[in-house]
Amino acid sequence: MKTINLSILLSLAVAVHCVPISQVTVQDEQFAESYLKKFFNLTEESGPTIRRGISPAVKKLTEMQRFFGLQITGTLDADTMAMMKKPRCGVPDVDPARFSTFGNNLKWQKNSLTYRIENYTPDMSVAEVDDSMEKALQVWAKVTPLRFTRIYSGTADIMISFGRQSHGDFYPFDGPDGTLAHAFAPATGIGGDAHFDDDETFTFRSKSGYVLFMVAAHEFGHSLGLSHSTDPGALMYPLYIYRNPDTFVLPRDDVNGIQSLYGPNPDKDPVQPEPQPPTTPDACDSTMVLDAVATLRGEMLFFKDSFFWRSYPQSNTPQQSLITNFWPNAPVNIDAAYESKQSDNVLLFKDRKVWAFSGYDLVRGYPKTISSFGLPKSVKKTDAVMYDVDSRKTLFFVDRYYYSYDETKQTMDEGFPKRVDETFSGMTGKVTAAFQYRSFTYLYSGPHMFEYSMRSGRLFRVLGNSYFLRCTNF
Ligand SMILES: [Ca+2]
Ligand SMILES: [Ca+2]
Ligand SMILES: [Ca+2]
Ligand SMILES: [Zn+2]
Ligand SMILES: [Zn+2]
Repeated sequence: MKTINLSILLSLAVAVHCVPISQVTVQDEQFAESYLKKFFNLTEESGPTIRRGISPAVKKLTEMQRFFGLQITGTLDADTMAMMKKPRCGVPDVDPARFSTFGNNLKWQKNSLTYRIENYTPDMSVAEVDDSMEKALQVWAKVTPLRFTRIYSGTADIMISFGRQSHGDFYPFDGPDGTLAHAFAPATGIGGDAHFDDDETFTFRSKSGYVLFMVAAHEFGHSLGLSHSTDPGALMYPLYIYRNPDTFVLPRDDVNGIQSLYGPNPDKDPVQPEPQPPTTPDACDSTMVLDAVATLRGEMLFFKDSFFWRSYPQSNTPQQSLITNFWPNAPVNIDAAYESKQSDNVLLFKDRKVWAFSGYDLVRGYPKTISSFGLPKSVKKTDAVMYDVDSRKTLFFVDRYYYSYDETKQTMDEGFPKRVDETFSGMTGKVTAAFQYRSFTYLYSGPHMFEYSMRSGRLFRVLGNSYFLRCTNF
C-alpha cells in the first residue's frame, strides 16, 4: 500500500556541530540505513553500502541531504547524523518542495469529518487530551471549509488512539523516543487515522516532553492530505519543534498547502480577523534586512526573525533552520551576533542581554548584560557586533557610532565611541549587521551590504543582504 504514510518523531540526540565524526560506526550505518528506508524509500537489502561509493543508499543519502539543505557530501558526516537523530515525523521526505500533498485524489471528498478519541494516555488528564485534539483539528478548520464533529462510538473518519509497540497495523512503535506518532492519508478504513506512541511522555504545554497539541496538529495535516514541507518554519516540516501552543498560528506554507486541497474558509469572520500566518524569510527577497551575521568555525550564520541560515564553505545551498532548533535556549529576533575566536563561542545579542553558546550549549553564567563588556548604561541595544581578526577587537555598532572592545585585555578601548564613517568611508547609515569573511569586512545597512578591504578600509562593492544566501528558486 503505497498510500500509507507514517509520521515518526525521533529523539533529540545532541551532537556538537562542526565536529566531524572521525569514524562511522556500524551502528551509525545501520541507523542511517533504516532511516533512509523509512523516510526516503530506500528499498535495498541491508549491507555495508553507505560507506562504499555509488549505490542506491548513497543516492538516497544525497536526496536526504538535499531535502534538509545540508551540505551534499554523500557521506554520513556529523551534520547528517545529527539531522537523522532529531525529533521528526516519518512521512517519507521524497519531494523536495515547499508544501506538498499526497496528490489531488488523496483528499477527503467531503468537508464534514468525524473524529473519535478511542483511548487516552496516562500522561495527561482526559480534559487535556480532549482539548489538545480539538484545538489541533481547529488549526486546520480555521483556514478551510473543513468541519470536525466528535463522535463517541462507532467508526469515525479520523480514529485517534494511543498505543505502544505493535498496535494493530504494520507499523509498530519503537519505545521511548524514535517514532512519536503516525497518521494515514485520507482514505476509508485506516485512512485519516492518527496513532500516538504511548511510550512517549506527552504534555499539555510543558517544554519537557512532547506537546500533544503540536504533534497532533502535524499528524492531522497528514490525515487531511498534506505531506512534508522543506520550509523549516512549516508545521509540516518533518522535525518536531517545540512551539508555545497558546500563541501558535498556522504558518503561511501550511495554509497554502491545505487551501490547495480544500480552498479557504468561507465562514471567516471579517470583523475579527485571525492573526497573519507567519512566513519564513526568503533568501530571494531583495528587500530583506538581516538581523545579524556571524561566522562559526569557518561557516557563516545569517539571522532573520526566528530563523538562521548556515552556509558551508563549499556548499551553494545554505541550510535554513529555526534558531531554537539548534540552540533551544537562544533568543529570536536578535540584534547582533559574533564569533569569539578567543573562547570559541558564538555570542547572540538582544536588547541589553548577551548569550554565549559553545556548540549547542549555553555557556554557564549567561545570559549576561551588555554592560559586562563595558558598554555605557545608556546603550539599550546594539545594532551589530563584529570581531576584527587583525586588531583582535570586537566592534559594537550603536546607531552611527561604534565602540571597540579589546578581547585580550577584556576592556573597552579609550577614545570611543567613534563615528562609523570615520573608519568606514561611505557608511553614513546605521550598521544593521556586520562580520568579516576571508579578507573582507562586510557592513550591512538596511537592504545593502558594503564590502570593505580589511586592511585598507577601502570600499569595494555594494551588494544586497542575500548575496551570500544565493537565492535559488528550485
Ligand atoms: Ca479512518
Ligand atoms: Ca517512540
Ligand atoms: Ca542588527
Ligand atoms: Zn509528518
Ligand atoms: Zn499505527
